[in-house]
Amino acid sequence: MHEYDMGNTDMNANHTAIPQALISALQQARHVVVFTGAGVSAESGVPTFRDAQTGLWERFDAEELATTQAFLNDKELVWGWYEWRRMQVMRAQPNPAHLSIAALASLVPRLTVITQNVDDLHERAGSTQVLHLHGSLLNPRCFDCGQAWAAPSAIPDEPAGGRRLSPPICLHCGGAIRPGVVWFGEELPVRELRRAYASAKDCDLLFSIGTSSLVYPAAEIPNLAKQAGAKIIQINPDKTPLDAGATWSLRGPAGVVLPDLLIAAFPEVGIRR
Ligand code: BV8
Ligand code: ZN
Repeated sequence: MHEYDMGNTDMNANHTAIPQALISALQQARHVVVFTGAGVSAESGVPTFRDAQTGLWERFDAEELATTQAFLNDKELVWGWYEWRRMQVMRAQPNPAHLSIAALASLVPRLTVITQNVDDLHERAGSTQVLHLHGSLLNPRCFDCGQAWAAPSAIPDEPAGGRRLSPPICLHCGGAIRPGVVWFGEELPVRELRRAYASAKDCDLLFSIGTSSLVYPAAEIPNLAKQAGAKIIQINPDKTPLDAGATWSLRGPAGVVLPDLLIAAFPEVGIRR
């Protein structure tokens, strides 16, 4: 594994930190998979999943709140947390990482975007057919009958540091509305996971961007691609368990590294940082 420190955010930095072999692999790729985690939304101001919690939820671990049991134990606490997170996403804008991934779709023959994120920033940047392995904050549904519930399009009032909120009641059966995300212990959506596995096995280049590579079965995706012969590019300021398996690890924020990479690989396109 080659490791490149992309920490230099000097706007005039040249692009020599990216190895030519990586640039050629991207230029010659037939099918590219981009696999993202919460780090790709960090530069949009959306806290990553394992960032220290703030406000009301300071004393809770995200993994404790992202469970069916937590919701059954305290619906108001969990619904309040998700509404606070939904509000953060609605206030956020796609960053250069999301925009670069969207631009990549027109620069390579085939691109598949697979995300663990529950925000819609890839879609708002222009990516299409994004495979959401862990659901979405924007698709709440009834806990009992599964009926979709249309979240209000207005940005909810920002509960100062978050607060407890009673979940809405399903008009269909009277059950409680729950977030449309996949909680720990819940099965991932079968269609999305099957398509993600197939893309990983078919691609010749996979980017793993902004993920701690800790949550399964999603964290299997890069390994499947590698076993099928793909080259793996990891973009993350920190070390992860994928370091050993990645062909290249670019150490830097995705919002800086990705535009740099596209400028180096496709200079004729005139991408600006
Ligand atoms: C299941 C939605 C079984 C909710 C989430 C082996 C196989 C299968 C399961 C397991 C297994 N071992 C253990 C399990 C159980 C569990 C699991 O994986 N636990 C882990 C903690 C060990 N898995 C499950 O429970 C899954 N379900 O297996 O069900 C089953 C099967 C059949 C039938 C019934 C049941 C469900 C997992 C899904 C959980 N839901 N999210 C919500 O959002 O509230 S997962 C959660 O973690 C988020 O979705 C997040 O996306 C995901 C992964 O986190 P990351 O995205 O990586 O974010 P993180 O904060 O960790 O890291 C951010 C990274 O970005 C860091 O590395 C940082 O350095 C980097 N970064 C920061 N800034 C930048 C940056 N990178 C680039 N640029 C920057 N600027
Ligand atoms: Zn219902």
